[in-house]
Amino acid sequence: MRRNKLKQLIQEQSPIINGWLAIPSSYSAEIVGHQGYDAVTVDLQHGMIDFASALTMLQALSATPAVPLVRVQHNDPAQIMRMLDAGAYGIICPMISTAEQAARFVAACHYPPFGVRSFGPARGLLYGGADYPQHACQEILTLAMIETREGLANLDAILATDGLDGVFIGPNDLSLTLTGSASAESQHPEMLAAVERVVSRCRQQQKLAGIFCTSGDAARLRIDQGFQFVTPANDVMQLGRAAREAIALARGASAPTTGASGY
Ligand code: 3PY
Ligand code: MG
Repeated sequence: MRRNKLKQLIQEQSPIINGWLAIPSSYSAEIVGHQGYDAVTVDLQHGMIDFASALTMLQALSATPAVPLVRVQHNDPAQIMRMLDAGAYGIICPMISTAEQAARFVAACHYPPFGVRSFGPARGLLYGGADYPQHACQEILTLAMIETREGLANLDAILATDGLDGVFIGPNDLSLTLTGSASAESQHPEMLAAVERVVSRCRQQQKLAGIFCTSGDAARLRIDQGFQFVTPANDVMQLGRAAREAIALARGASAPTTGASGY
């Protein structure tokens, strides 16, 4: 089976830079996949992407060096299994708040006896290779999103989930629940403490710590802070920002600013 490069990067403690696709286009997936990201995530939760588009985006990513990941809409075993069959090499699951939810998520990602994934590997075989069914359990990456107050409270139990590779902070949702306003780079003391806590608990339990960021600079700061898996904004943010900058420069104006949520 094709190895999941992310597992090796995790072992080596090398940073993983992850692209993020919200635009339903195999062409933009292909472009993004060729830019040097270690992984690229197809976002079914907040991206404007249905199954048919996700399939073509995963096919496009297969032709690039980036490892194809999917953020599912919620902790739904049917959707998780279908996206793995479509060739995702890892799943990011939003809104994991309890150890039970984390266990259900991980079980959906793996074949029995470890999990409950139904057999029908489809594109998994084409992308991964003929021996995909025998090795998928070792290669598929599982990241639970910590983005609720309850998830933060249950962090240790979630991290202790057998087979869970790590957690990924959704900073907009987490700051919304903790401080009342969504901000991906919130400086609110409660949010700063929460982020620190995730980094230190992941280090203690030897799990991957990931976070969504609004820019390359912000992602660099997160790596310095101890995160190993960072997303330096999504395609929509990058496209909008590049357009605003080009327009401002053409008008001879100064660089425009970006909102707190990164858009
Ligand atoms: C969040 O910030 O809540 C996210 O889910 C990032 O996509
Ligand atoms: Mg979120």
